[in-house]
Amino acid sequence: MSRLVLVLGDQLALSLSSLKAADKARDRVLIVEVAEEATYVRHHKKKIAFLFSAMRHFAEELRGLGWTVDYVKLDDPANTGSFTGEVARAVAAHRPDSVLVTEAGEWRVAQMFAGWEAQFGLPVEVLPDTRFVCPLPVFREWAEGRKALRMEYFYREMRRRTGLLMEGDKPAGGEWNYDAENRKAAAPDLFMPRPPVFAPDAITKEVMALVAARFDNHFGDLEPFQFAVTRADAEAAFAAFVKRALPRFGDYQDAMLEGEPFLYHAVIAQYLNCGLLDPLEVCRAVEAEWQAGRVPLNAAEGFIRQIIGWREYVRGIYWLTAPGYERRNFFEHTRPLPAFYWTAETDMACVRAAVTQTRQHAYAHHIQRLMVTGTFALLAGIDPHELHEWYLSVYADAYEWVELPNTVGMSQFADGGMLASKPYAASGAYINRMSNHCGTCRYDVKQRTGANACPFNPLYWDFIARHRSKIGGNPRMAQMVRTYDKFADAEKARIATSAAAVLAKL
Ligand code: FAD
Ligand code: DLZ
Ligand code: SF4
Repeated sequence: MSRLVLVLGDQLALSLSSLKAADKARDRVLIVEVAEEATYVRHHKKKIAFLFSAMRHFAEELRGLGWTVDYVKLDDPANTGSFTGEVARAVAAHRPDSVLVTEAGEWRVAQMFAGWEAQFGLPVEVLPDTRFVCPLPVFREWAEGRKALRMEYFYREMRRRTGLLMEGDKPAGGEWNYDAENRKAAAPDLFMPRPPVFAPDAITKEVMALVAARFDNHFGDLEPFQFAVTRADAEAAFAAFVKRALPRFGDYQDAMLEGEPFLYHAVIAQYLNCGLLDPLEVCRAVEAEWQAGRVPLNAAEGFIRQIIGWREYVRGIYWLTAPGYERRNFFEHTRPLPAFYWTAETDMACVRAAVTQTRQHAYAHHIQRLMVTGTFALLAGIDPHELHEWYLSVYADAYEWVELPNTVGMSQFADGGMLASKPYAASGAYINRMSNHCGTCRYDVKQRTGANACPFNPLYWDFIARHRSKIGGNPRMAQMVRTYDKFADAEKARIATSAAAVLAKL
């Protein structure tokens, strides 16, 4: 009995359930670079290069451990360009008794798997993805019958389930969540930590040449290429974060600084999401740092919450709502995505910084995604589906299971409040408080209307006015609706005129 074990590009872990269930003496691993995956949205060049290089290194790692690995490169003349085509080719060539695979991270790919038994006339065994802390049936059970699916309550379950930062059945330090301590604005600092740089080796250079030739018309800079592409280097990147940035991770989680794309963030989501790092292992390492007294509790808790809380929660929401969530549009927004999301050509300093670093590094940190590009799109009434495709293509860590709930649910409130308790609408004052962008901006963050007013300001109040019937009943928005209602008619008219002028220029 021999099996064909398909390992996808975001399954590069030795602990993968399909590899655990397989027998290296008899079974054959298949890893494929396929045009369909690189182009179903036009991924950032650096993201494709990162993933192809990590896949090639993983194939080498498996071979070194004694596995038989068929690796199909993108430019192999026989490459059919799709998962289905490549599995069909391998089935015809090797006549396995069955196909074995770990469940896909995207509904689209899960649908492909579902058609294969009939198509190939072979059993196709799909195993759960045990790299996640919360099995999907457990999430479904948690969600069943609840009116609101709030992350905070799910997170507490995950703390109990993993025992992370627990003292018996109580949270360490007495509180579950120290977010209130995590809202400091950062100041420019000569000693700002930077993620380590990994020079491209021969494999990465070959992949970069391939990506430059095949995906030249995709968004993003290919060079400089600085990501880790092996497990050992991803672990080194995480270790550097723990040593240099973790102690202040909590404090500056929401901060933004001109010229500082990474601040005190971990810059590891691209490694976690493709399997080079294990989520539970990184959380245990962070807990150990706190236990050893090297990092404060607010930093350790903040980090662990992002991973066993948010990351697991959005995955649960994705599978609970798929398919269809990607078309939710609570506010009925239809405006096309402005060109500056690709070109960075805008006078808004905060947006320019976020898009520029996205183009350079295939990275922006959470507050830039949520409160700059996300909030602007929400206020301007951008079509959430177009925005979703933008986020999915431009970040090295983007896969639909994690990107979609963050974009459609958290940032655009397009699900009407299933995920977030209120829309992340904010005026320029928020960005001014958390960053130093406004000081260098051509717009005036203090002005509500007029040609020099920060565009976030009239758009914010116009958003409140346009959607008052949809948001007025939300207790967390009612105060803003009341404030708007108290504006004089002349001010309301100025807001409408200024907002229209901003929108006309998009
Ligand atoms: P850090 O800030 O250092 O956080 C540590 C880790 O926590 C991250 O690596 C990540 O694994 C996890 N994490 C933090 N916040 C979230 C969250 N909201 N959801 C899930 N995991 C989280 N994250 C992705 O991994 N892929 C995406 O495609 C993605 N798209 C997003 C789109 C929008 C509109 C928004 C608002 C957020 C998105 N996020 C996404 C969440 C978050 O912005 C990134 O995980 C984070 O910026 C990655 O950088 P980091 O590794 O430096 O994270
Ligand atoms: C994102 C991506 C890209 C760009 N290319 C490939 C590829 O050529 N082969 C592959 O196996 N996976 C790739 N991926 C990741 C897949 O899109 C991802 O595994 C599925 O969407 C399931 O989450
Ligand atoms: Fe952004 Fe407005 Fe500040 Fe300019 S003034 S940086 S547009 S928030």
